[in-house]
Amino acid sequence: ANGIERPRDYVVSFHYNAKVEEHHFGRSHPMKPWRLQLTKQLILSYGLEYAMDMYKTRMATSDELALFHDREYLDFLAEVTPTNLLEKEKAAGKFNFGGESNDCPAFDGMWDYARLYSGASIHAAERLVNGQSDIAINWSGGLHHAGKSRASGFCYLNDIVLAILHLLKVHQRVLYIDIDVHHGDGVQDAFHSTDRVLTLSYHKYAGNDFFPGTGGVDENGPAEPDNPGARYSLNVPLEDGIDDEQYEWLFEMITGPVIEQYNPGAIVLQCGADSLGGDRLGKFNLNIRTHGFCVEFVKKTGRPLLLVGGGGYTPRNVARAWCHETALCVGADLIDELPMHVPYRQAFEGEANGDGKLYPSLHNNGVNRHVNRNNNAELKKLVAKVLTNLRYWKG
Ligand code: ZLM
Ligand code: CA
Ligand code: ZN
Repeated sequence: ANGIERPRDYVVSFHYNAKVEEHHFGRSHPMKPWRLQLTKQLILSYGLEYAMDMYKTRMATSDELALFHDREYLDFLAEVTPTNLLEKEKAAGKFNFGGESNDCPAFDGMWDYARLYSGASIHAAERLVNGQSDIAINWSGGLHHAGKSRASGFCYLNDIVLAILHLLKVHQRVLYIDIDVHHGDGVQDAFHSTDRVLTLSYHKYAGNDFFPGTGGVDENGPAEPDNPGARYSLNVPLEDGIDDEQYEWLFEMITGPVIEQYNPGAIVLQCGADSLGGDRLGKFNLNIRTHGFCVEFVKKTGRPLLLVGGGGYTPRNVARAWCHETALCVGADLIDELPMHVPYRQAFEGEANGDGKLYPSLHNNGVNRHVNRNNNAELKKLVAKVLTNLRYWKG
């Protein structure tokens, strides 16, 4: 900002179109695209845009989306509106719209919203493919539940699958890591029959008592004898209340050997911020620095890296985490006191909102703390169980 040149160790690019912020899922729906506005405001207030290449992205085209999604499903997404949804009852049911769950409402602008976040992930992946960026960031993406012809869990299009398909054009193996509190089922399912994509998700698991209900430790890809994808889905199911120390230990113990042995050409990290303490839907006790530890750990392996967002339902903390992680990518240390000129600064002020700090404790006085139901002996067994799969990989 002040004209002093500083060598950059990584070329970082930021892919975003502010139009995504303007969309609303509906009154009191937990998914709030305006959290992306809050995120961008923090990033700009700390001046991080001077350390990255900033791109305004375009919507994905139907042809780009059809590389993964069904044309019939895409046509439905393009046509459905809040008013015609009832007439399209049959299609809506088939594509998991409406119904009792209001997880994936047909809101005004939904098709634009979904094409915007997908376009940003595709563009970010293209930058990595062309070797123009070392790290590419799309905080509006990370919608890991969408299927080929199915909306699910606030996700309409699966930008992650689309981005990985681009990375596969130049990389023999792509590693997908998912630290959202929910299981990354859509990405896992899309690649369940290939060994060229390894999916690794950390999440709360309680069977049918926590969405989406999949992601048990023994779910490692269909075990048919001729399925090359068997053993290339890894799941780390966790109980409520996991703390910083346990999560960092677990992440390092599993992700370390996985990267070393799988040796991916590129990595996609889904940074869902609903694994933070104090999240409206999440059940973990993680602080922002621990969430960021995962980003730093993956960054240090030096592979082309795509960072995407995902869940995150306490907007001020989503913004904090993703701002912090943007700073980690460019190698900047940020001061804890938020800059005075942050627009919406009041969203971060007051004891309940983190006292104007970037790194407040997310479980002050135990108020937001979930009872920790993970014990270290069980976590040790879990690590061993997950890592068993690696012995079956052919070198
Ligand atoms: N009911 N409104 C994570 C996706 C989680 C399925 C149980 C909805 C909600 C939730 C929607 C305004 C990611 C389920 C829940 C009541 C069926 C989920 C609309 C509140 C509301 O107030 C709400 C009327 C809504 C939805 C809560 N839904 C909480 N949890 C999950 C989906 C997505 O973070 O992984 C990636 C972005 N759905 O538990 C029900 C079974 C719908
Ligand atoms: Ca996850
Ligand atoms: Zn989530």
